[in-house]
Amino acid sequence: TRSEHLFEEAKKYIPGGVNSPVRAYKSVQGTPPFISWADGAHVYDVDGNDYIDYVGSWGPMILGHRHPQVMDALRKALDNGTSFGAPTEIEIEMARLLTDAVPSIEMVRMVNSGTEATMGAIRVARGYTGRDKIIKFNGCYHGHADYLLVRAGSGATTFGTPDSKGVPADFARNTITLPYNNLEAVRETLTREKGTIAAVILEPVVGNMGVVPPRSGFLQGLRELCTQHDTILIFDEVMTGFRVAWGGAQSLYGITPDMTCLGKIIGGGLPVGAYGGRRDIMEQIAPIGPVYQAGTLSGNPLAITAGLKTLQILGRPGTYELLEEHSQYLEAEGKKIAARHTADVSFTRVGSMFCLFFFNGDITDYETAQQCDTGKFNRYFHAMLDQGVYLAPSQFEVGFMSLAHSEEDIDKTLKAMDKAFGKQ
Ligand code: KE4
Repeated sequence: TRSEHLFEEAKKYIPGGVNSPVRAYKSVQGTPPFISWADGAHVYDVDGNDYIDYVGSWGPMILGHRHPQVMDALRKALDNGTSFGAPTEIEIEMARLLTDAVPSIEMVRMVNSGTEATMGAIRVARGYTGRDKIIKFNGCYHGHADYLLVRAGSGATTFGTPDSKGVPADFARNTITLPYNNLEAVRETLTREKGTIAAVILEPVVGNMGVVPPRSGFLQGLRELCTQHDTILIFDEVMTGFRVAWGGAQSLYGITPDMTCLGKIIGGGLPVGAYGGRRDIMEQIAPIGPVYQAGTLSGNPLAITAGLKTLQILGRPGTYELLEEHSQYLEAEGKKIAARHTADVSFTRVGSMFCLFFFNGDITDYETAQQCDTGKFNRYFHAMLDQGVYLAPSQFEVGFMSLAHSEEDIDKTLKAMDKAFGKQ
């Protein structure tokens, strides 16, 4: 196939043939389709295959691909130029929309990726508190900053150990990694490390070990503990922001973090990230404060145009109801189909992000997620791909419904599931 040929060609010049590792299909094996174009809920590869897309560029394409009004807005913006490296009016419009949609964000800084958003938020939290250590959770992914590529230290040591070559042990020393949904572990750590923890950062609904929702009381407990210890609570809503609700997971669960990281959807498919929060914290950032952070293309007019138009369309009445209706239908019918074939799967869904775990039981953290049968997932994945359903190539990623998925798309997906399970 042309994809196979292109993959071999790409590997000559690009590590693994891809510009982001998960795209290489390493865990599911096989050749990733090279995508040539997309429209609505569909992507089309260079061999002319048509797929129903549940990856949505890993979250951003909640309207579906090539939304006419987003494309028109981009064409108009293009006529003015591509980048000025100077303030523009549209950045105020975006900042107004974000601070209005997410009340805990009183001020916001635009950046170019989710990684930059979490880097900025953590540096400001450290600058504001004068503390160095941070707490993160096993299985949560916050981008590829050195000190976030850290797994739990072995045994009782609180210090993290690097999760990637090239991360100096010293950089991992200030990162403490705890089990997700384990409030007691957080309480103990904050008490033992009293006065040294700058921030707790988490995905309020995890999307990077499959979908793992917070256990009831977990988020509220974190809020109380962080307040008690003057530790900054950072919600990494790069994936959940404008995904699980207009106001993100924090609006769904009624929790007010001190800072929030955003990305994906707010760029409408172009490179955008953002971090924001309490005014007294955000006023620590250059040029008005002592914490430095910068970016040549931050607030780029084309990227902000795509993001702003996407959010304006997404903010119209009825959008989240439609996403919920279609996601609920896929889940309910999918469960019935799966039950006809096997008991060894469980569905998890929050809003329009969902996943199918090849494990029959409660997945509450990284340890339990590791019980999934990835061999079964891989066979299911390829059986779906062969039938024109494009899923994330990992048991530990999620599926996204878009406003463009039709009932026909969902029914085709369900039929493909029935056959895919039949092949297990
Ligand atoms: P980026 O730097 O990739 O824009 O964002 C990093 C990031 C931060 N926080 C959360 C909760 C995220 O999910 C991500 C990125 N997500 C992955 C997929 N789960 C992006 C896909 C990829 O790495 O290619």
